[in-house]
Amino acid sequence: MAIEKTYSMIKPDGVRNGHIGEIVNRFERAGLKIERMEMGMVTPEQAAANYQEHEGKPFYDGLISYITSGSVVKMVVSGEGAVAKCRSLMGATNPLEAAPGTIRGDFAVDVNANVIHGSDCLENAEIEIKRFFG
Ligand code: IDP
Ligand code: MG
Repeated sequence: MAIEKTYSMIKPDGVRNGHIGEIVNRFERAGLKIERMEMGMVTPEQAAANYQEHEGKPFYDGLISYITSGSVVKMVVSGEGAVAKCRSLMGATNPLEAAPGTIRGDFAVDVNANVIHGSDCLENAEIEIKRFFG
């Protein structure tokens, strides 16, 4: 596998509940490197672009207001197969299905607020890194 860069973001509930250190630690322990890291807000425009595929779904409005509700930690994460590795450390989208030992399995309470985002493929990783870091 090749060295990849992915975009990951600790969502507002992850920041509020104090999981930043633990999440960064898990990435680094797994051999991933934090290339860039910045705390800040997601703008409504960035939120709409990032969740375009979910527009029209019943949870869409709640998702946009949640992701813009507080500070997030934006990260560029690199390493061997970083896209898939980051997704496997995150765990399943729905915390009820996320395995213990994954970030969502251990810290997420519900599917609306599931602690962390990670790009789902290399193409989207590139788009999302540009979206959030310019
Ligand atoms: P992912 O974050 O694991 O890639 P996606 O299907 O891309 O999952 O969904 C993006 C985000 O939208 C999820 O992380 C979650 O916050 C929210 N979401 C997805 N499905 C639901 C749902 O059925 N109810 C509420 N929120 C959802
Ligand atoms: Mg997704």
